[in-house]
Amino acid sequence: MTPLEKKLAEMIPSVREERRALARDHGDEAVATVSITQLLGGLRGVRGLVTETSVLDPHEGIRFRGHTIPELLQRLPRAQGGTQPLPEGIFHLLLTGELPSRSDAMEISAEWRRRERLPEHVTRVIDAVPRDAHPMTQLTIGIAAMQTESVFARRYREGIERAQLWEPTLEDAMTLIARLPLLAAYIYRRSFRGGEHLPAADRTLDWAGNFARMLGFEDPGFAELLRLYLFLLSDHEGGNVSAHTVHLVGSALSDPYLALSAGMNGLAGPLHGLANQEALRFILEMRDRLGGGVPARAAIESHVRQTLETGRVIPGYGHAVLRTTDPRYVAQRNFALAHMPDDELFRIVDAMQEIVPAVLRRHGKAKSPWPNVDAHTGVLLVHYGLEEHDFYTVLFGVSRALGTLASLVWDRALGLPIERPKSVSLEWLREHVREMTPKA
Ligand code: AMX
Repeated sequence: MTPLEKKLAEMIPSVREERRALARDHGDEAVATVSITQLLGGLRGVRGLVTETSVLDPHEGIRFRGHTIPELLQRLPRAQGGTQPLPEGIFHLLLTGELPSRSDAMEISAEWRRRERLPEHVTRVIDAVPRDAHPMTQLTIGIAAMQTESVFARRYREGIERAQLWEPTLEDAMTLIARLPLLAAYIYRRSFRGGEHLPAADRTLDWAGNFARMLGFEDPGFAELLRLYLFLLSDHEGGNVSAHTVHLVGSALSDPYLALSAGMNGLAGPLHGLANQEALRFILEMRDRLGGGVPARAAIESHVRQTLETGRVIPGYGHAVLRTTDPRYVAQRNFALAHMPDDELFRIVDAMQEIVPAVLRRHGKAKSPWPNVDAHTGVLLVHYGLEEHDFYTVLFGVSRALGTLASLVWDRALGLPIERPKSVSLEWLREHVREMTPKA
């Protein structure tokens, strides 16, 4: 048993008991009512999921196991000589609820590096897809192709007891996370670097540091950015499309590979994870249309207004839950202020954060006019030379695997059942409204 498995094995019985006691003693108490607006509006705000790893407050932002982003930027272990948190540390925290020591993080790092190997058929499957297929399409295909190695699927077939299912879930999660950077780098080098693949670094390098190396970026600043980014995007409670999909598909006892690849399909949507590439595209098109350089404030404002008038969204702004500037945006902004304060694209992002919220407010539709995480990402990556926008959501996906797979381990540990909400038809709603309306 690895130290991580041991920790979980010790924790799980008491959390299970708490779940049982809540159901036994308070099973009939309501936690939510659902209005017709919510029913017709994407279930916004309806409490309908249990997710242990993080909670999102509309006004404060995300808390990972109770800890805010600024706090974790101080407290999570860092790479040797680095200033940014190791993604290994956030995985430990999300999974166990405990802040990791440096040696906890390094143990996970060694374990992931030990497991990194792409099965040969996976690269063959990817190679069969057109080189210009969107990298997210290649990512989901690659993850699904790796499913042949699922320990969960094998143990399930062999008749493993339900209470033990968390163990092969963790096993698959560790292997999948270990291999995702290899898969992502394979896709990047194939699509954008003429198929020249790079070997993994020696095993003393951490997971994100090796990922940076395999993508082909030697600048230590890029590795630091990747550590920050992979930490920041790892989890955003349970209701967002990618997390919810992994949970939902996993509830059918589909194995972690099938569940994650389904979640990645959701992440590939322009209203969710694809917004980071859309946000950069928006900035570049605006800059070019307005004559290059950092456009004047009035020109930015007018461009944003015109975009809204044609019915399009301003990517990187607004959020389904947040009602404040996304702390993940703030963390990326602080990184930019420290590493690239004079970068032209950063100055445009900076100007936009001053201008767009007021325009969105006047436009009067978006419930939140503030920048979200995706407003910043592209500009940071371009600074270090990763200019292929279509690849950005893959980085988001590698990060989101950390939180969604940690959650999946807990779904199985808690024995959460197959998810099956009740749906109604518009006819049912009409009838319901008629019955509820007092007769004149
Ligand atoms: N620009 C223009 N209009 C916007 C807007 C934006 N950035 N954000 C919201 N609106 C509009 C919506 O399209 C909606 O219009 P409609 O009534 O005509 O359909 C109206 O404002 C109300 O929407 P909302 O309740 O404020 O937001 P939502 O919960 O329906 O959607 C989100 C949230 C993120 C999809 C939306 O803000 C949006 O499309 N933003 C731009 C895309 C983006 O940045 N997505 C990334 C989100 C973070 C992530 O998941 N990675």
